[in-house]
Amino acid sequence: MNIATKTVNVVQETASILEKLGVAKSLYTGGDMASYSPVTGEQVASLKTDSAADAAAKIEKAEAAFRAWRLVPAPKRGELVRLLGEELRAHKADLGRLVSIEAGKITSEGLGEVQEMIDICDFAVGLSRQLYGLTIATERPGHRMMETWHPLGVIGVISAFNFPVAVWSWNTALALVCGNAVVWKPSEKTPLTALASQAILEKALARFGDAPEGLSQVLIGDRAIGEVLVDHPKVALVSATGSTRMGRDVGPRLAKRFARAILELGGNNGGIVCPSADLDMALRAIAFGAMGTAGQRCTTLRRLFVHESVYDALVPRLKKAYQSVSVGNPLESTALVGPLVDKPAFDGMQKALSEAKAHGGTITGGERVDLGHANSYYVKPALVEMPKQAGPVTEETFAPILYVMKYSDFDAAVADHNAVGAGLSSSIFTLDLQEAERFLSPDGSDCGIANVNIGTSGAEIGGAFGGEKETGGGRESGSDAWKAYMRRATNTINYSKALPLAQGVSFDIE
Ligand code: UN1
Repeated sequence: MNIATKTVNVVQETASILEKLGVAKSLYTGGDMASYSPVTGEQVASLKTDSAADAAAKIEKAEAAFRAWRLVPAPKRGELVRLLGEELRAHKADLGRLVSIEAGKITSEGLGEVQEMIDICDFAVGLSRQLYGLTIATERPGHRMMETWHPLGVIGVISAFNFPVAVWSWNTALALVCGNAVVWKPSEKTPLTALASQAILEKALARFGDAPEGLSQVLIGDRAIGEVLVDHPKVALVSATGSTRMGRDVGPRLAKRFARAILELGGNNGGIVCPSADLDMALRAIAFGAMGTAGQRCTTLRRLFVHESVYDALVPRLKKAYQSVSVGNPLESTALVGPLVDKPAFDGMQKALSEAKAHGGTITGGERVDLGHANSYYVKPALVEMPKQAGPVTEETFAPILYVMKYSDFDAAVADHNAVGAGLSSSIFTLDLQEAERFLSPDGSDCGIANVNIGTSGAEIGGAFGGEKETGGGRESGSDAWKAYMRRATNTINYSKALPLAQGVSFDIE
């Protein structure tokens, strides 16, 4: 079922949300960078961009703010993030709607993204009283050894279009309680939600009162502005989300100046459906994981290995779900699948499908859905039955394509699962304890996220988020990811009257 209606004026609604959230009109009208809504393909704003000199000035200002902010007690810094959580609650509907307009997400996913921001704020507020260091037993009498965690500096955030605001909040909520300043370069495809998030943070800052000016700033522009952030000596850590190709550029640049990196790069996430799987549950998890967000999550399910004994019970049902899923305008319908972000995304999808066909794939879906807008790209999600893992299956294509393969041997399925460059998220569907535990064991899934009877996408903020291999190795969000945003000092204190040296070394001078 394709759902087409046309009543919402996207251009007007964008302007009215931005105005309501307090974004200055001069930032998004009459500028030199056009921004579009994938929902209708219309231009919705013209943003004023930052020059390289503007970007450097903002970084300098952020560094000055950091010097003051690092001296504010962490629980007090947490109060700012608590207020940010309150403001996000108050503006959830508007920001969620803007996410739908700018990234094309369906309503529940747009709102869900803002909920993720609220959740990380709550997490960070608690964290602001728990930035613990260890006390460590020393080998020397009359000594004490401990660890202290200090604020790090300016944190650069580079985010992608698909989670245009949540990823910023994972970084910013943590960075702020850890005593840092933040400079954010959002995707050129989603600058408006960045301006809106910044305006919401400014409301929290105004209520907080005496935070230093320039604590959080946004850079609007293209790749060249991102490069200023990556190369600037006053940026201590860059947390970058995007393609593996982007990471291959950013990673070495940061390494060259010994800056820290959190890289959240591509995913080519796989799932294994075992003979004992609850197929009803697996069906729903696979459908959301593979078709949700129109296949445009880093955690989207892209490869599925189905045991031969359940293949015929599952795959025809899956195909039916693919044929009947509703594709439509997320602003005006209850469709489950919204648009692709732009034409290159559509072209990339069609290219992958034709390569899959050349490798023996049988395709269900994948065709363009016409909703009457020449410049918007809606597609039917595609399920491709493949004879084996080959060709485009080993690469991430940022579109709703699920490659389905049959397996007979568990070990071979796990080996195939791991035989791709990316290592972000993974799932197994089984009621067999041995299979589940083996998937989670050292020779099981090689990903940063490994799930049992849950799909690959939709992770909660409480866990550390990130992946291995070509996904970049970074961790954001929950657990102890905060440690990447602070510097650790090991302190040894001598309260004795002697000076015993470690390792029994003697060095007696006259
Ligand atoms: C991303 O796609 O960049 O686990 C992040 C998920 C979301 C985050 C995805 N919580 O799907």
